[in-house]
Amino acid sequence: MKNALITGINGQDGSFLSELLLEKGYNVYGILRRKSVVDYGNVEHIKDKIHFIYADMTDVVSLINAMKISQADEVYNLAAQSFVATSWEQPIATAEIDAVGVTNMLEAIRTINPKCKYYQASTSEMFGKVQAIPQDENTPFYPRSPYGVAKLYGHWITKNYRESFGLFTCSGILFNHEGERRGKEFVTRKITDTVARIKLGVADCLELGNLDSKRDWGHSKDYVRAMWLMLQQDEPDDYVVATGVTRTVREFVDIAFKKAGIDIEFSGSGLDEIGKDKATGKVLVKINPKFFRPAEVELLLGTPKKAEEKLGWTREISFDEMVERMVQTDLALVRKEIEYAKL
Ligand code: NAP
Ligand code: G4F
Repeated sequence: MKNALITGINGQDGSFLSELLLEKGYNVYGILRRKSVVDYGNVEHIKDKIHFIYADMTDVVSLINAMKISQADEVYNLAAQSFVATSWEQPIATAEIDAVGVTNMLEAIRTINPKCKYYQASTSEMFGKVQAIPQDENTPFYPRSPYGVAKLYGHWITKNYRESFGLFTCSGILFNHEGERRGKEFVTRKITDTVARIKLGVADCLELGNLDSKRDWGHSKDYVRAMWLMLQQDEPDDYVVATGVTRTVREFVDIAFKKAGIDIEFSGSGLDEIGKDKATGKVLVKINPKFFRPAEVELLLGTPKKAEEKLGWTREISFDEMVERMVQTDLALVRKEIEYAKL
């Protein structure tokens, strides 16, 4: 039985990865940050099967302790300040967690068990102002946010510890992946949550920023399988994980409303663009400049060829199924919320 240590266990990916590793018979250890209210987040439903360790990516002593307690054979470093918009408001914290935090984790591994395999959650945000379309493992990086810059440090230090100390370290350059457990500040979940609220009569309008932005969206459950596959190879390497299809935020909005039985018609442009309910003429989508970013990543489109060929990774959840699952889950959650408010 192998031991796995997951940082960021209560986040979106941490929860799907925990389920996968438990299914495979691993002892799963997970790092939680101390909060004023105990909160298991996305692993609440499996909390009895996980060994929790209180630690923080910015505190190397706590990570050394986590390595001692878990006796980990595999570490999956998923912890991050992961919201791009927040990285302009908290650039230092983002760097401490997403950049230096990676070195802290690698040093803890080097100190306690240099044979331990390591997965680093790298990101397509590192491609930023893209230098080639589509992006693959050889595309030059050009990050566009403090988050992207911090993650690029994490990516290179992971490679560097492989080359300097012979550690088994892999980076997964994962494109956007979403799902029913996605934080509600990210655009996809913000859309499906608000669509559900509009459908059930508890919200009037969806306010968004850049509708032209394009993303390559997959489902988190598929992407965590790629993380595990990377650590099962004979040699460590870096892999792009993506779908190979890109869509605008506007297309996501259109499909999400359709899943709730509402047809949207867009008109106007720039800040004046609106989306109306075709049946009633009511404005359901508006632009709010506060959701624009100081520098935007306009287009992401990845090639998963290497992951498919070398890891044998395939995607099981289509884009359409992902949006359907997200909208149906949010409709059910909002219905519950409405019932609860009546008590
Ligand atoms: P998420 O839901 O935001 O989860 C992030 C996790 O990191 C949370 O459990 C959070 O704990 C934890 N964390 C934050 N700061 C920490 C600290 N100082 N010490 C310890 N834990 C800390 O993110 P996700 O979508 O699952 O993504 C997982 C990883 O993949 C992240 O590194 C993200 O940057 C990267 N990534 C994500 C995507 C994507 O599309 N989802 C794509 C590429 C790469 P709290 O609950 O205490 O805040
Ligand atoms: O959903 P987002 O906030 O995700 P973003 O910035 O692409 O970052 C996510 O994916 C990265 C992988 O490429 C991860 F590394 C990162 O941790 C995170 O998971 O925004 C997507 C797009 C952006 O272009 C944004 O400007 O949607 C646009 N957008 C338009 N209106 C909006 C909104 N984004 C948000 N969050 N909220 C809006 O109202």
